Amino acid sequence: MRRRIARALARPLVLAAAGAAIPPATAAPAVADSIVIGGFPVDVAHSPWTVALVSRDRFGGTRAGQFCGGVVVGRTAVLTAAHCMAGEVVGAPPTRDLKVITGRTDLLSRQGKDIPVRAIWANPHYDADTNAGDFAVLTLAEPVPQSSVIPLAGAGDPAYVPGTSATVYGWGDTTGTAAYAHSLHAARVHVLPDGRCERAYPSGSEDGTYTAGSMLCAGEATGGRDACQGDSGGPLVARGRLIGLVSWGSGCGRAGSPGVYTRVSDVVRTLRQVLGADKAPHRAPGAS
Ligand code: 4AZ
Repeated sequence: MRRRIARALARPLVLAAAGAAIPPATAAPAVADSIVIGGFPVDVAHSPWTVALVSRDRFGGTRAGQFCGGVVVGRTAVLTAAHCMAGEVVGAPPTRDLKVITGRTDLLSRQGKDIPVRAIWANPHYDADTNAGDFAVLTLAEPVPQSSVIPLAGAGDPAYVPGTSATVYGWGDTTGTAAYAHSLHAARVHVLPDGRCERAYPSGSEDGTYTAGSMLCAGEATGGRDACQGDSGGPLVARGRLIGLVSWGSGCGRAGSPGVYTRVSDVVRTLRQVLGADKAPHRAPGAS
């Protein structure tokens, strides 16, 4: 996990990709180490709840400072991964320059809006060794339209049934060779049985431990389609509802190493508490 943060996010993404370009001998070819394999470009107008987390101060201006994804779950609420809010990533205290970009398909364009983040709540129970509890809530300084808010899947939602087709969205790595997307991409994956990820990521695995109650496993038996570095915190959607947040995995798109997502149904109760208690001890960007 610590290795993953260092590789994916603690450095500017261009450097991170250079590290990801050397696959182990058993892995799929470098070109398969990406979301774009089996993925496709999409217009954010069709997934207006997909947002980019950016900090030009920390990640440079080339791709508007994009370093993670996020999802609009309320008019001023964005869900993302807790590991995206780690001190190594956003700074401690977090940079004042942290923003959410909505409505911008191409990060190089001026489409959409940059919205400052007013407060950050990162799950205090997030476990950086197992990756359990990988979610955080950002409060936006101004509201987005209700039409940008995606409904959340609750426990028992049929969208969680293994075999369900799901779509993951992000601006992350597209080739494993420093070719980060500047335009939004999506990939179709399938919800996998928990047993598949329990076998792939047993207790003590280097990249994390799969825990069915709080995580969700998705991918393809042959690999190829997956989320990758830079996609973290972004949405996994099935049947029109948010079922997961991009969280972790061993590499990207490798057969036998599915993508692991934060299980949204396990987050709903905490999210309501955080949103209901706006006076809760949020970290304000730049506050010491
Ligand atoms: C990452 O480092 C990361 N293939 C995100 C998703 C996956 C692996 C790594 C899943 O942010």
